[in-house]
Amino acid sequence: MDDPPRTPPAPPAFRSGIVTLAGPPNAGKSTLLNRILGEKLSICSPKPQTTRHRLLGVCHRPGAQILFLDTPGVFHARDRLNRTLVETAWAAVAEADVLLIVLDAARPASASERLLAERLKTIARPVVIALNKIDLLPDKSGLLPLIEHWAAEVRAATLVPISALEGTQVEELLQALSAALPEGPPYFPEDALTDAPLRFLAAEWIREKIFAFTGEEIPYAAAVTIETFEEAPTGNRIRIEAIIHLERESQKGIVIGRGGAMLKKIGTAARLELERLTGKKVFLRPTVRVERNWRKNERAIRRFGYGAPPGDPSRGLRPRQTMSGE
Ligand SMILES: Nc1nc2c(ncn2[C@@H]2O[C@H](COP(=O)(O)OP(=O)(O)OP(=O)(O)O)[C@@H](O)[C@H]2O)c(=O)[nH]1
Ligand SMILES: [Mg+2]
Repeated sequence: MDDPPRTPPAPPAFRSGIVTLAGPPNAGKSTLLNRILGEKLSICSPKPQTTRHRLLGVCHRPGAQILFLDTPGVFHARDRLNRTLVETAWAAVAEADVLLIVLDAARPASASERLLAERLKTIARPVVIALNKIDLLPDKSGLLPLIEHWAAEVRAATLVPISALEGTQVEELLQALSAALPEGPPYFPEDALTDAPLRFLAAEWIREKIFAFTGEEIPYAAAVTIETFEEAPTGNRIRIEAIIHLERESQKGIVIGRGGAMLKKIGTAARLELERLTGKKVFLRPTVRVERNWRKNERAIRRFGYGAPPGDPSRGLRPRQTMSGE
């Protein structure tokens, strides 16, 4: 007897949405984003409080498009700039379809983690918790108390131990995130990496080199703005004039360095990365300016581009009605 005709099974639905990376400073959020994208996009450093913006990175997978938002670390901020940065992080958390909490499994940051746990109680979203830096754990049994703690703290959370630096279990993490996303279309074309303009990345990468090459309070007192960004009509050269804003004359001396050596080192390192990303010849001229105590000055903070953008927090990332509400 013939089998009755069968309708072929429907292909699995395409999934898409926003995954916000949130966590204490220095947990490895930006390192994880870069690892996932396979590109250096977000700036990283061993010093805490490196990221100051909400930065989109688009991850393309066979059945899903994940719009990752990197954010500044959350902690009990006291000064004006840091309060602004933590607000930026919470605004990106509110945009999420799925929250990806990144924690440093090797060095839990209890106060920031309590802050996060409290906030998670008020947010009805799927939560995935990445217990990062497992490469630093001599004995993986050290993870157990952490897993038990977070499983009790956030009931329905999926926990994935990872190493963002080495790539361990990052694929498993991506599978858990894709499965938690709602069904939806891709929002960006297949080759999209971010919606951030190149001039933004240029400013950020200069700031990263200041984090890498200077110490003490200097990276924290530095902001970078781009004054000129010109692409040659032939399209193969970019000329960038950047200003590094610092809080005091003494900091200016250090960033310029003896005979301009430090400024040259910062500029060259940032230029090489920009050339690698764009495949173009880049002329980068950084100069240094003092804007006294700008971190205490709300207007300067906004002028340097910090703080959640006013108005629609989705900044046109995708149509408002498709976002799960809060
Ligand atoms: N050993 C190890 N180090 C890591 C791992 N992930 C990140 N790091 C390091 O941790 C430091 C902080 O990484 P970031 O990615 O800048 O951390 P972040 O959470 O973005 O920090 P903020 O932007 O300051 O909030 C850097 O020195 C990274 O190299 C990991 O899996 N293992
Ligand atoms: Mg970061």
